[in-house]
Amino acid sequence: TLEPGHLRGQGGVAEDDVRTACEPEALKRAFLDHLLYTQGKTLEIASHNDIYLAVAYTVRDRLLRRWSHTSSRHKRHGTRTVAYLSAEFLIGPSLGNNLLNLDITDALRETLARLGIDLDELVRREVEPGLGNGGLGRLAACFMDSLATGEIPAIGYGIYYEYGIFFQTVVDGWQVENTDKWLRFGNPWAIHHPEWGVEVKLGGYTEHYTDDVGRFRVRWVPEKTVWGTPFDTPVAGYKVSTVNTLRLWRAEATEEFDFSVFNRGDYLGAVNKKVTSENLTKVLYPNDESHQGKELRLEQQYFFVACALRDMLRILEHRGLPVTEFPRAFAVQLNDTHPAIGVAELMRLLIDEYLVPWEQAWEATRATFAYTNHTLLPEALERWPLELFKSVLPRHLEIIYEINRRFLNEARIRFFGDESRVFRLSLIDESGERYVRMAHLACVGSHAINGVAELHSTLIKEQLLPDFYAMWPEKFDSVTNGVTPRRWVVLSNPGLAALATEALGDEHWIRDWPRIAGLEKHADDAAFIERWQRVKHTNKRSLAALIRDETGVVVNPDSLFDVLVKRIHEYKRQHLAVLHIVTRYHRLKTQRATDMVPRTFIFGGKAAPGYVRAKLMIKLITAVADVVNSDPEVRDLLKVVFLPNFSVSKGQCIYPAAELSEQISLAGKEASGTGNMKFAMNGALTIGTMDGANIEICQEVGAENFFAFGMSADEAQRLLRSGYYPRDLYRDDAELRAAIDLIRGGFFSRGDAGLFEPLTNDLLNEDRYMLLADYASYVECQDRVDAAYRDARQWSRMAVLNCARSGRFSSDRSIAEYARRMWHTSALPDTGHGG
Ligand code: CBF
Repeated sequence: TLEPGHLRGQGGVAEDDVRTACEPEALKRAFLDHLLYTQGKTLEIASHNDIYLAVAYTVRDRLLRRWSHTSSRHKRHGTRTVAYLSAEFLIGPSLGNNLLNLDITDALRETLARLGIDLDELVRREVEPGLGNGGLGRLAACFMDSLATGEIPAIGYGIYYEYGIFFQTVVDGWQVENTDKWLRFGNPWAIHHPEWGVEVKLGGYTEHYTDDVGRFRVRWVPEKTVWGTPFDTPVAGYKVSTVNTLRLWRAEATEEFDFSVFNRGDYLGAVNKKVTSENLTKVLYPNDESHQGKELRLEQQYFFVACALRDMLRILEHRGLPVTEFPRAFAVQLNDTHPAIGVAELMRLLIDEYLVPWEQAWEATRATFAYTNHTLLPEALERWPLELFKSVLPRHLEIIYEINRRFLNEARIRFFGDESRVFRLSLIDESGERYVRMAHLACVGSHAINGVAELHSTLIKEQLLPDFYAMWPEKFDSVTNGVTPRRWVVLSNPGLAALATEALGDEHWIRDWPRIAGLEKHADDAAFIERWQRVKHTNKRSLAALIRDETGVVVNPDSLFDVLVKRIHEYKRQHLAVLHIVTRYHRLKTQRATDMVPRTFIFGGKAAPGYVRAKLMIKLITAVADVVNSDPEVRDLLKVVFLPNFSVSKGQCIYPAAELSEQISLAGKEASGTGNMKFAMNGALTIGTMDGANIEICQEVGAENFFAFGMSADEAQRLLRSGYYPRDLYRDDAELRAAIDLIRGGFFSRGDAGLFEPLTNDLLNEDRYMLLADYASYVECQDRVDAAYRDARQWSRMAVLNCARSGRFSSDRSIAEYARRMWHTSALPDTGHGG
């Protein structure tokens, strides 16, 4: 029988065990209980989603005991907690990850199989939370995994968006944005805690007054208030007892109705306020790396930061500690400038609400915050028009003025007589319309500032914030990004994981990724290489099936899988890859170059909906794909695919199947990249510029196992300074000319010569990202890739070495560096399990 209660009375599963035990019988009973008592279904009538939810609740139960145990342990020991503030957490699907970390995958798979349920199918079809655009949001998710695995007390604070990323489809070659209703069928992982709600003020004005005991005080009279309530998601570490928290805030109206309006009979007007309040956390702006000065965005940023800091104060109070202990209790990391308003908010709380003297409050604030910069692109740097800022956060502007006054006085003394430097350092940009510079606020209010790869950190010091570096060189640091091997190898690439475990003799590499170096000694072992190749081929076949299902294009799993997946952006230069493809096509057509290595070029990535050029780049990729894929002369030698809606789940299928990882940004523009690390871990070879973390990957894996091309950041800047004339390059390079002419002549756009003109004209006239300067080197490098791929054994050897030498790129290492150098916090390991 499949009746949920059938195990009761059999003596097999104690009441308490149904929530915690991990033996097959207990899991079965728990699952059936949830199916009936949570979902209200029996197995006979349960939908796929019912089954998924019942499984998810069964797994969540197993996290909860450990979770509450972790928080009481943190409370008892009072260890400094990391508060990771991020506007995005692109966590990806949870089920597989939680099963892995709890170590119950096999037990549950077996249990469900006996009920006729395929666990792997549930994992594959899980809807992933849309809570971020990409880069820094996915980094935050990897960091949460590593914090929990390293048993470092941590809370991730962010926003519980309803629409945190759009769903991309491709229609007639163009990107179309659709809503991604990820919450439509419920989110079993998050627990809502309205009882920890926080009131957040917005707008209005301030009043300055003297209180009863003669103290100078400021009162913020807001125009409106919204109510923030947290949704908590448990974040389990890999096979440890620690379960940390991801706490995401949703906005609600403080009062359901505006009764004054309601009483006048205006029902719609009365609910309007509620609707506007709730809009605050509905949507994440879809722009990656470009700042839009939108009022709602500022409100969102302040909202979640205000909620987070209030929450930390509540925890402090719960632990019985005075507010002055704040920096000893919390290390707050600002993931880019999006939460930088936290500096002014903590000051406001301390001085206005807790009446801490300014100097003491400032010392505490600086000891609390650390700031990570993720980009050098000027258009991504946040600055808010002063008037807008004042209308949303009047009290914070006053506080920022005061921080600035004191800071600039210090700077004047430090840089005696150098008023221009003081002008450049100011938190307020006064060169034209006045702005609040959020990066400056983050720098002044933090004790540590870091970039996310070595080159990026150097450029921050030399070019982005040189005046701050001159003032406080000791604050500047560098922590190269990392990614979690749990998601990006164990979950994504089970074939490789099994091979690694067998070759290394145990599973320690999963929590200690540098041990993967042990694979190196197998790189010359023919039997190992053969197995490695089989794993890769299986992964390629899975990706080929996904491509066929999603695009209808049939690709050959024996061709070289050459992959470029990331956000679409001019600086990332997807169009350079297209120029290369067109060059290959041109060679095929004109030189009958049939000895070419068969390749499948796979693209994926979203363009910001308002970024016209990026959307045109997608159209260019799909237009070239249409022509090339349908040309019988090309046969299997060239295939081009744009896989829509690149996401964490798609990434899990793509990285393990890739053989060549395209990392082709203009040197000096990509802060780090993290996809480059996922590829390398999964044994793809990189073709890349000396940009971001590519440089470190090249150093680690060895230049002989890396296809480097193009100008260095220095060379690019020098060329720009000495005068860059892309048209000369076009004139002098016949292959380049042919490729550009094919595109601009309308060959890929059914004769519509105007379609791609914005791109080709730009390349010929300005070429801000210097594609033409790197083109020849890129094409030559791609020819070297062909030559290397012809020797399958040697290629696989290089692939093994890429994986084996990727030890540095685990987020466990990044987190250990942050913990030691920025947060001054340590692990709080638990010895027992749960309660
Ligand atoms: O540091 C994480 C990533 O952040 C970005 O995506 C960003 O949002 N600024 C950068 O573009 C990446 O280089 C970086 O890896």
